[in-house]
Amino acid sequence: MPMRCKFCERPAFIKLHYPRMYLCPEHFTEYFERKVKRTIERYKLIKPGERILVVVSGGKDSAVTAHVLKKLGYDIECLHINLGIGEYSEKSEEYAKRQCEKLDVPLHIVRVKELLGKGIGEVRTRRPTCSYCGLTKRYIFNKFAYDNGFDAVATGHNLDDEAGFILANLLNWNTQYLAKQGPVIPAQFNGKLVKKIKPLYELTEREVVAYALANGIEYHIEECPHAVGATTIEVKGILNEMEERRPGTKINFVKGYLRKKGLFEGELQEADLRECRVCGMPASGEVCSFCRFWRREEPLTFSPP
Ligand code: Q46
Ligand code: ZN
Ligand code: ZN
Repeated sequence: MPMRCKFCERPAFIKLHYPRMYLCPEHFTEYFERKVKRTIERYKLIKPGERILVVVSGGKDSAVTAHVLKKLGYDIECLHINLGIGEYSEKSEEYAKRQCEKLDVPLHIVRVKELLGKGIGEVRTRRPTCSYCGLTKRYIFNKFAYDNGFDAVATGHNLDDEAGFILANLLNWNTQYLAKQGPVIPAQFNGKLVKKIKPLYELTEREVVAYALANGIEYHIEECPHAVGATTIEVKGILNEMEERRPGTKINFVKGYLRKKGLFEGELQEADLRECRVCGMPASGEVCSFCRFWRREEPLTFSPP
């Protein structure tokens, strides 16, 4: 006999392990959206009237973030950064376009190859690809948000990502990193570092996949070709095994981290930030790491959206 939803007579669509309950698609959707709303309120992610830029990759997490924020009535626009990683990036852009059209949300597209001359993976450097990819993405979405007057940048990081990042950084005792993560990273440097928010902070990857399925959200399933072998994937696997055995492991781990984060703050060496000589954005030396890596001599500007 099929299991029934906890709140109605319909057949269950998902079994949640923590809290334990069976839910139909409608009640699961309600549960999920309520949880996002609670995250936004509890951690004060968004103030009334703020304009939010959602970074959409074409994947499930950012698509679900945009979908829920729009449904909850927030003022959002989306930004897709085409990384120039061959067919993978072309497909990602297609998905991002379709997702935003369906949602009826404005989408801005920035193409790394057009803007910087080379795509991610095409630069000759000793630096690992994911490291300069991360640097490039963070710089672009922050500068785009700053130049266009957005109050916050929302990303699709979910509970599995956060638990994985925290554990991976604990394994390396990367206390600098551990001192400043969380569901919201406030604006700094006179707003030049725009506020970063993570509305899916308390939702597992499995719940995000289920929400996309229940709400007909299509997304790019393929992983980036450079992601293979990333330690974060291994760490996430270990956390999943523990979650199987002890439901609630991930959320309790992340909430415990937020309570104890202060322990790491003493280790924080606040870099003496100043304005980059090239672009004017925050830099720890004379030139910011983005302008240094891409050998910029002019500030990066975006064609009008
Ligand atoms: S960092 Fe690395 Fe990702 Fe950039 S190169 Fe691909 S895997 S996309 S999240
Ligand atoms: Zn139901
Ligand atoms: Zn710079």
